[in-house]
Amino acid sequence: MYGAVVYDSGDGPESAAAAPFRERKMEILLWREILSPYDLAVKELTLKFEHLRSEYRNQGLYSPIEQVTGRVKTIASILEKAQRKNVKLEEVEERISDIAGVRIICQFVEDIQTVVEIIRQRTDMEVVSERDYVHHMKESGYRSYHMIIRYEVQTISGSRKILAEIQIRTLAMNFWSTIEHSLQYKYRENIPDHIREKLTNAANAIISLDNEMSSVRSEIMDVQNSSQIHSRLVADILNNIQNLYRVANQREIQKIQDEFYRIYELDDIEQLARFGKELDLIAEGYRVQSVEEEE
Ligand code: 0O2
Repeated sequence: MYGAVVYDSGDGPESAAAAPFRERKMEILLWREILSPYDLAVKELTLKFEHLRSEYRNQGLYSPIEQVTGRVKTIASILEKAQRKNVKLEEVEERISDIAGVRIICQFVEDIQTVVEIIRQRTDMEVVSERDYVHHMKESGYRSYHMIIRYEVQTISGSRKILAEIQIRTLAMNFWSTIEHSLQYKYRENIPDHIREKLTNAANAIISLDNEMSSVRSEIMDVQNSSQIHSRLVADILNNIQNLYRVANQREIQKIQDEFYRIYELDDIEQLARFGKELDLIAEGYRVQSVEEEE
């Protein structure tokens, strides 16, 4: 039976009419229990992919992952899909593979393949199936790469392997599908022809846009890489200056600071890197000195 999502409103003595509400509350509690490992999987997977992005950036490398989002399908949406696909409630967990969903957004089409390879290589995610709607666009105009994985989570009742869906798409593809999804929601599958036509045109424009962006990918990647390296260098230098404030004398700090402003204004990454190394040596000297003083 497909139950509605209703919350119990009070604790008073139960009337006959209140009984169905009690059953529904039980149902909701049961759903919460069923969905709990999916919630954990979404949190873990999101964190893992975000961490990959930070690792790339911290090493001054271009990240094929731009954004990561995740969600657990709502109870209403699970029930609607189960009904639409004729899935019995007891089969929901095995046959509805996107209860846990993670979306990875990339800047360029080429990055999608890189992310797919990363996922295929991972030992904590077992790929069950893949669908390439990037090269095989759906009739609607939808494009994205889907991977269904089996993922293990640890719960208080032990370990559980559950299914999760990873959607990988570009920023432009995501823009299109977000708009189309909300129109689907508004028109309930019956999007008027004139809007459908505009969506088809927009889907074609997205293909051209992604292609155009791919043709300048290496230039954009170079710019992004050097701006990341630049901001890391500046952060390290400022951090060192801040630490030196505690140990070095005022005149020396002032000199270092003036030199930093001078080099910063030159906008020359190599000089900045050289200055950063010199500062590391000065900071190291003070560290050695302070250890010797402690001894
Ligand atoms: P929601 O609300 O996003 O969760 P199948 O395996 O073919 O029997 P399924 O599971 O629908 O059925 O597979 P499919 O076609 O790969 O779609 C899975 C998800 O991809 C959908 O989940 C959508 O998120 C997204 N998707 C697929 N087709 C379209 C489309 O034409 N437009 C948009 N905007 N998104 C699409 P849900 O559960 O349908 O929706």
